[in-house]
Amino acid sequence: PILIIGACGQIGTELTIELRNKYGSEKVVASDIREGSDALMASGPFELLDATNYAAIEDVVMHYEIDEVYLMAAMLSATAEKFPMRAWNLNMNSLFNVLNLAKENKISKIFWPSSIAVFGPNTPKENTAQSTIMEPSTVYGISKQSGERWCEYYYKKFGVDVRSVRYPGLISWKTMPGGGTTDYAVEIYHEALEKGAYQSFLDKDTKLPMMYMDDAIRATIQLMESPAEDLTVRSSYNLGSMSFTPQDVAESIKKHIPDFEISYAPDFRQKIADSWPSSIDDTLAKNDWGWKPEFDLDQTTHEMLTNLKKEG
Ligand code: VAH
Repeated sequence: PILIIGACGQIGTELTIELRNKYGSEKVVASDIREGSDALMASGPFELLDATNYAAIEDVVMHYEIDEVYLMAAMLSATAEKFPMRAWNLNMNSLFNVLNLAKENKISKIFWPSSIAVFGPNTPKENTAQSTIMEPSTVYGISKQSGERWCEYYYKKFGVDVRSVRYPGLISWKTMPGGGTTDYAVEIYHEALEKGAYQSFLDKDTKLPMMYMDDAIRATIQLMESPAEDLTVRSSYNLGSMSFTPQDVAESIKKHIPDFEISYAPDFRQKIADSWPSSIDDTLAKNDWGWKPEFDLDQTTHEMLTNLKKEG
């Protein structure tokens, strides 16, 4: 069976649904620090769980005979700047808990998300390489870079089968993101439908690597199902699909809502975004486990507006 820690978050929610569809609801235990949507709670086993509490995670693992853990709980970039020590505690101790459970052979496989936030202001910004200068300037990025180092260490030293991808900004309609710098790319669709206008907290030409959630979920499961011997990266794989600016999103929305208006009022998150790459080289993910994105910006816009309209 599979345990998802942080199952009520932006990625966790969709990962839970997809894994339950794939492996059967009873085989996928969802957990989070608080209860999730009615749909999520009704669709299979759920446990309230603090990701920083080793004994609590161990209890759930033993009770359900868990063999794989997806650790999706974390404090994201914008919020982490407001609460650095709480972010470090959650992001690192949750990872140590899961890595140590695997080291003790209580679980056999781990997925842990990293992020393009591991790159910093002096990283080459276009087609950023798998291995390059990494001097992250955000609390969140520092925690993800450290986490990658620990994942690789536990793999090499203890044979822990931990797998990871550096997610770009993710766009989904089923759940709102929580405290990220790329959240503008979700908010804009909601407000385009509700108000016909959006004030972006990132400037118009802020180009960032982004991905539609369906691609991100498919990549995650594809990596977890790949033969271990095919994997040459045990820190975290670069993962790319598209790159765009807030202005690009506005143009894409205008194809559906012609009089949509965007304005720009950069806030503290501009500095975070400016420290990140503009595009990612994910050659290794393509070569090692056949990664191939499917959604471009216009397809993402179509999915977002269509589904948000239905949701009403
Ligand atoms: C954030 N959505 O904005 C996350 C992600 C690359 C961005 O890590 O913090």
